[in-house]
Amino acid sequence: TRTTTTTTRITTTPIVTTTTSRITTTSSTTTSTATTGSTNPTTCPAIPGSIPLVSNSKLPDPFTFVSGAKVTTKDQFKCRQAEILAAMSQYELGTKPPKPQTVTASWSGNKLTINVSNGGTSISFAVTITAPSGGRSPYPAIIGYGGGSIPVPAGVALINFNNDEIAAQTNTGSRGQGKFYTLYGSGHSAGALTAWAWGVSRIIDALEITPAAGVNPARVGVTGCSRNGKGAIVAGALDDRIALTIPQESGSGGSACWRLSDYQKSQGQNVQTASQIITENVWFSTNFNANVNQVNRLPFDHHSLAGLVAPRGLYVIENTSMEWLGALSTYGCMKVGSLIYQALGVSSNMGYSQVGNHNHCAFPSSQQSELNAFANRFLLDQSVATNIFRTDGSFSFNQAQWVDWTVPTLT
Ligand code: MCU
Repeated sequence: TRTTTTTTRITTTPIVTTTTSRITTTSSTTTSTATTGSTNPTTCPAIPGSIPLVSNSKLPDPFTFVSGAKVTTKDQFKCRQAEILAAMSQYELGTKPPKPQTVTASWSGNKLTINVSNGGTSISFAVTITAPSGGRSPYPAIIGYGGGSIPVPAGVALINFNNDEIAAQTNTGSRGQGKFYTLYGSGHSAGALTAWAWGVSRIIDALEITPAAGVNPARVGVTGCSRNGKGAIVAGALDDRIALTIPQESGSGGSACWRLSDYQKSQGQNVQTASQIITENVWFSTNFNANVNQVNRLPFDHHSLAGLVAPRGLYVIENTSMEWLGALSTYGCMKVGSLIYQALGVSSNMGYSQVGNHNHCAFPSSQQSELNAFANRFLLDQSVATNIFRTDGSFSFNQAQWVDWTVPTLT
């Protein structure tokens, strides 16, 4: 159900420091470093302390730096990912804090308890882990927000993550509530999606130091449906230790593009938009509020979010029977996102599958073989084909209307 409460527009200071496990960016006075392998770090151009807004009704070019320089190599694209992340943090997601000072974990029964301390404050949360019936420990695993809504693939453990305890998502009154905000303060810029992604990173930290939990931290996937699907794709974007990202029916704020959803709305369809979404819940930073009525000013869109997951495994599940999700928007957005995988020479690492005639978050059996293929390849290291990009929708996506850049072949 949707609510129609309104929120107050709040303007906050731009964020200048963004950290993922992959790339650390700091303010314009220093450069960031993208680690291209264990031995060959590439120095990235400085990321502007504040990334400027644009005026662009098309989906912004993921292959051009803010400076105007073109991305021509895969290493440079890692630098560009850091810049895209900085832009998305500044204008939409808020900042994901770096790894806290202390993370410890304990394993008992089927419960992994994670204790985090930072700046003199501590929180603790727990996930339950269900081992698969076959296979051998350490297992690959899927972190399911709220347990997830997909059948857990054979040979894969399920990590049940109660994301709502990290950041509440009841309504707009949930702002700043949850254990993340206990640790970092209720005024922290992170929206719930970013706070949950931080929680996922701590789960992986805990798995890394707790072999007894029986999970291989290098083979972890993440999934969730609907609002939790938005969470899953953001988690995959914000931690490059995640091997496979499976957002299910995430719609607007997830696999949809803000510009495309606005377009669908302008065509008379009942599709969730940026301006609506901030009146419903606290998934995004309050930093987002300023531009929800002018999404053409954002220097990114959600094809860029897929671009942050790249080149890692990404299998996007959508539903043509739910108008609110924006069928054209999610399809077109991910189609454009897949151009990034194409540029990196790994097209089949990203799949999109949009099937209707089922309830929201009910996984249709027609997608089972696709899910298995992605899990087998990215979690179980099998050599299987994952060339999937399909919809049963009747719309047609006119790529030229949305893309005015060319796709390089990155060397
Ligand atoms: C698709 O995800 C959301 C949607 O963004 C909301 O507008 C609606 O209220 O709830 C959906 C959902 O999470 O359903 C479980």
